[in-house]
Amino acid sequence: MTTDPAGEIAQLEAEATAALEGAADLAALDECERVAFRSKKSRFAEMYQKLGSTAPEERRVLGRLLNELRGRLEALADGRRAELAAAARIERLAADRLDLTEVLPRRLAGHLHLVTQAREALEDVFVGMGYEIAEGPEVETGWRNFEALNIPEDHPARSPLDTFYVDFGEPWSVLLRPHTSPVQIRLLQRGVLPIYAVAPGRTYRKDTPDSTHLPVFHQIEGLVVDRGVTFADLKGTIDTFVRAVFGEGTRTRLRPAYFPFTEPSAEFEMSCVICGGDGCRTCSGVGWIELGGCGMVHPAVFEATGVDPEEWTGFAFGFGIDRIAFMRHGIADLRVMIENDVRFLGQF
Ligand code: 2U9
Repeated sequence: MTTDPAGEIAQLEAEATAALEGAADLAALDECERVAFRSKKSRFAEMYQKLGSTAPEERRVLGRLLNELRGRLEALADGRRAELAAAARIERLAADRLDLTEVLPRRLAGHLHLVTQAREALEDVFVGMGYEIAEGPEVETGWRNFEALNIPEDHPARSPLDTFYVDFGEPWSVLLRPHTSPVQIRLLQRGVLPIYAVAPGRTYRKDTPDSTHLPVFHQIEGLVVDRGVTFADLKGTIDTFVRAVFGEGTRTRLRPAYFPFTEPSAEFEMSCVICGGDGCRTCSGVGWIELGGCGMVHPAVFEATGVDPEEWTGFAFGFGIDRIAFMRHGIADLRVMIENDVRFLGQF
């Protein structure tokens, strides 16, 4: 040891600290550690060796000083290693980053199908009126589609000529739903009242495609069940959503009709969007366009689903989404909706 071993230890600390703090990367840090205290030829090893020739009392003191310094340098190196590893990770992530935001020419960018656009616009209107959006399976039981809706066994809609039956379970018991009404049956069966809901979705009927029919089409049906609901509420609701969808100037009217699941029942019409009611080709000269059906929920439907018709009343309505989509854009033939010709779809 020199004449000032404590001074030599302090100098080693100053140098090693500066070297460790200044290490620019992990390899440089390893090298600093090696030179300072890890290798057999390190300054530390050198000083330990020298300790052998000092007096026992001094050796004890210097040994303690050296061990404490070693502890401090190791802690410093560990801290610096963590810092450098974090910086290296950030650098690696930045280098690996992939830019997935390639800009496609407008012509190639996709968008929602115009039926989906119409469905979402209708959903927005009903959500704005406080309704929930309800969904259910497209493969359903005959019971939820017919019996629960008070549709008699000999009704033509139940014939396999009109409805797609699925070969599952009891014969004629499972089918592709011909309307979204089974979704509302599920809501009634759940028994959480009151209900303010619309059920939009895909429906199936054995219709040959023509300008006004598709075998796979889309409906939206509404159901309101509360205490003291009246036919006037139904009329007001129809008026409100038709004006929200087609414009404030649009008028609505009801005409008597018959459905097994509602009583009384009506068809609802709106003033022609093209001529405003004067009569034109679109409305066949009458000034009104038929939109869908509606009525007060039949007590038999409440009884089938376990809702007390003495306490609760309700109204329901239904109409086709595809027709709304095509009226919004003045399209004459529903079949273009399913041909998936991008020259047609790309226009909307
Ligand atoms: C429950 C109770 C009553 C839904 C209703 C209509 C009248 C109706 C058609 C219009 C054109 C469907 O797209 S379309 O073919 N719908 O006329 N739908 S009342 O009545 C219900 C539904 C569920 C539990």
